Amino acid sequence: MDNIRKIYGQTAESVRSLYERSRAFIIRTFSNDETGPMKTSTVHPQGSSAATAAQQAQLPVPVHKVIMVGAGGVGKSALTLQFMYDEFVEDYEPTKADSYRKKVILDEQEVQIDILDTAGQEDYAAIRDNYFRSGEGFLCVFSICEHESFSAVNEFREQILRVKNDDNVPFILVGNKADLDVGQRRVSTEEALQLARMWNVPYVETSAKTRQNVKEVFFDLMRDIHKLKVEAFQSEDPNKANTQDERSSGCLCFSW
Ligand SMILES: Nc1nc2c(ncn2[C@@H]2O[C@H](COP(=O)(O)OP(=O)(O)O)[C@@H](O)[C@H]2O)c(=O)[nH]1
Ligand SMILES: [Mg+2]
Repeated sequence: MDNIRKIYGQTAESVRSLYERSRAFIIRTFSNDETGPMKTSTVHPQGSSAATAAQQAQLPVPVHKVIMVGAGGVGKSALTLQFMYDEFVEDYEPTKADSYRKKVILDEQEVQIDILDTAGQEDYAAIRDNYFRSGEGFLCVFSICEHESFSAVNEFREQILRVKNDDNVPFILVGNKADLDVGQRRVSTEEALQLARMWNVPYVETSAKTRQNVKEVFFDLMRDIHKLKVEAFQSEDPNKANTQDERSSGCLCFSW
């Protein structure tokens, strides 16, 4: 009986300690270091369980930083604005880079997405490298109607890999303007898929106009970013992931 009590005590202690370390990790890693929101909107349903739990615990909401890259005119701003505000903006100022912030529910957890919509300033290497360094995931956009914009993605990919120094950086190749498929397509799905396979990244066709796959690309990318953070958390200290249960659930650190 004494032995059982002892084992129970040790298990409870290790769960408590794991919880404390997880909580400290969340605060360290996901606390928002940006100065003030550019634009903010919250879309989680009021009173949803994830939001309420996070608010009660008063923990910072995890932030996922996404960068839109691609040639001018491919629809980076249109995709961003469609995701942010559910509207198709046809004439967004082409030289304007802007950042956006929004709270969303990702797999039952409240998270914040920060989106940097780049606009050519990346021609200046120092600015571009700073942008890319700060990004945790990239939507690399071309227009299926313009082959030149497809060729341009190679250089964006190279620059990102050089700055991030990591082949596994969350990255989705996005063929936008899919609504113009009939008649105006200049890049075949197969050609884009081939490149995506070579890079080992997903390829998704979108339309900022009809909303096709717009939410999906942002959420898929956030999922990849989240997964990478969980893996980084677990590899930080092997004891954190020393049972199959912890590894497979991957959720201990986020169970507030
Ligand atoms: N038909 C169609 N037009 C789009 C789509 N996305 C963007 N556009 C148009 O393409 C032009 C350039 O879009 P914009 O978002 O400013 O491109 P950016 O320079 O990459 O930010 C604008 O006239 C948009 O209305 C789309 O999915 N379908
Ligand atoms: Mg733009």
